Amino acid sequence: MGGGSSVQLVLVGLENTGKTTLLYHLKFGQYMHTQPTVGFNCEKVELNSGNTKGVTFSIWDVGGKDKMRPLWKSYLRSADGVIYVVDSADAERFEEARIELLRLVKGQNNPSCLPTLILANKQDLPDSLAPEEVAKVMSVQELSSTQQCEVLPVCAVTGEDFRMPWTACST
Ligand SMILES: Nc1nc2c(ncn2[C@@H]2O[C@H](COP(=O)(O)OP(=O)(O)OP(=O)(O)O)[C@@H](O)[C@H]2O)c(=O)[nH]1
Ligand SMILES: [Mg+2]
Repeated sequence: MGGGSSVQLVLVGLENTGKTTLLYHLKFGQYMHTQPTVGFNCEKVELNSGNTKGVTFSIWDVGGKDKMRPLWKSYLRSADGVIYVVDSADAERFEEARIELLRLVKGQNNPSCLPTLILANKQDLPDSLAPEEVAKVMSVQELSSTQQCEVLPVCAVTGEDFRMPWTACST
């Protein structure tokens, strides 16, 4: 990745998984209170570290409520990659999260098989699954046959591990 380049990322996942918290932490460098997203948020973020120096990330954060999910696909058209956020402590919704992920990235509107980064968020919570376990419950092995797919741990509230995703996205 060179200086001055621009990358478009779509940030999706079930509601309440921490997408907007993550976006705001990236943009403003601190925790900010959020409301459930109706529609989408978009921020341009520059991270001047490692191989992302000089790269502008346009991040489209789309609401995760069930009525919003059919719209996720329309954001893929101009995207360079997908970031799919999972609440690592919400075991009851892993199956729902897995189905929505497969529907999105294996669907007809994703012919280019965009690189997909799964963020195992809320790692600060005591019941959270480790990223390797999140990879299993999200059937990452199945996805990996058709596209670049990786799972990384994050905590959107503290900002821990934030640098890692951008390294993964930029390969
Ligand atoms: N403990 C903990 N809470 C988090 C973390 N990330 C987000 N949250 C909380 O989770 C709740 C939902 O966060 P949002 O960022 O609004 O979730 P969202 O995915 O944007 O939700 P929608 O806009 O409805 O799709 C908020 O109360 C956040 O403070 C995290 O890493 N750890
Ligand atoms: Mg939101």
